[in-house]
Amino acid sequence: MARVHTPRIFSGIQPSGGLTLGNYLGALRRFVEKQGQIETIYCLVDLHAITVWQEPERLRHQTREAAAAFLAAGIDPAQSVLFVQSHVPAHAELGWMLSCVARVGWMNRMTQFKDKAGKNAEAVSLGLYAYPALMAADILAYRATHVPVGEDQKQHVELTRDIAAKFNHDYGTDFFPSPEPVIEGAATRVMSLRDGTKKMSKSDPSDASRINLTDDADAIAQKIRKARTDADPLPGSMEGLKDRPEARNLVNIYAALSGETPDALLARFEGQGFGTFKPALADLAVSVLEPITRRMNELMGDPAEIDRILLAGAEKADAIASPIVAEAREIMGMIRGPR
Ligand code: ATP
Ligand code: LTN
Repeated sequence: MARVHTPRIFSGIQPSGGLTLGNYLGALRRFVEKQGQIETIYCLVDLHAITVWQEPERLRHQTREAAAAFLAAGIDPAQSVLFVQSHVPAHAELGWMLSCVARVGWMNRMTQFKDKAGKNAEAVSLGLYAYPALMAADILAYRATHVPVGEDQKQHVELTRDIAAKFNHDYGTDFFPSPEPVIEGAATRVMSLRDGTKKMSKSDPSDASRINLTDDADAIAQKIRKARTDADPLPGSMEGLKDRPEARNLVNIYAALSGETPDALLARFEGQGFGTFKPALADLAVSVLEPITRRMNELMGDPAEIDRILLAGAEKADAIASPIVAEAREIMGMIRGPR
């Protein structure tokens, strides 16, 4: 009989910049919702962040700031394991082992790599190319069964399933689960405020393209006021926004922030222009984000406390991952070592 894996959530966010409204709606807020329902493990994936150049002092700052964002958004270290990837050696170790299971052809199909490498694919780091094998290791080092992510990460979680299946098949085992991507809500893909066809991203060179969790009320209002839109009034349902990606994005953001469905929201705003809609959206965004930003600032006033929380999280994570990776080594035929 096939092994039944205990339900467990794992997810990660890269500290490659300040977190955005996209990270909040697509990931962080949903991480908080899962807490208490199921075992939850959340990771700041600094080993992923260094696949592109990170200035060392900034990376340290961004990692603590991302931790502050998790805590401010409601992640409770007593209920969730919150830690930094590089503090737990199992990730890099299993990452290597799984890069020997994954196939080059599988990596070649990854659209995030193609987007990030652009025309310069020969000059990017080897790590950027191998990144999905490390992500598979993040998930499988905990034998996690569910992975809440935004839409853009679906392909990587599916690749993790392929890697787990090949490992299980090659070694005649059912050791690894087949983790499922969990993609839910109105904002699984928040778009750039400057270009409705591009994902809002913390590493976009244009700061006006995103709302940062560190933005104050004025900055949020100004970015929303300047967000690209069109001159038409809002229709009565989402059907009418099919060819208006920028308008659709703002409506989805509003709905995700207010908890309404996009159609219910449009029923209220039908016939109105962005002159009315944008200020309402800005007020709503500020009311949701301001308490989080305030708490983040307080937490950032005591970085030693953040470090203490992260180190305690790393111990808990290590206690779970280390025996799992030791067993994977044994399955692969390595002689039992000191750990
Ligand atoms: P980078 O720009 O450095 O690639 P990013 O902003 O895309 O970073 P990640 O750290 O790669 O953020 O993603 C963390 C989580 O946030 C993932 O689950 C991802 O799917 C989700 N996410 C990122 N951007 C968005 C977005 N615009 N809309 C919805 N979810 C998002
Ligand atoms: N690749 C993800 C970040 C990430 C992740 C993970 C998400 C790294 N490891 C494990 C879920 C589970 C990204 O770029 N958003």
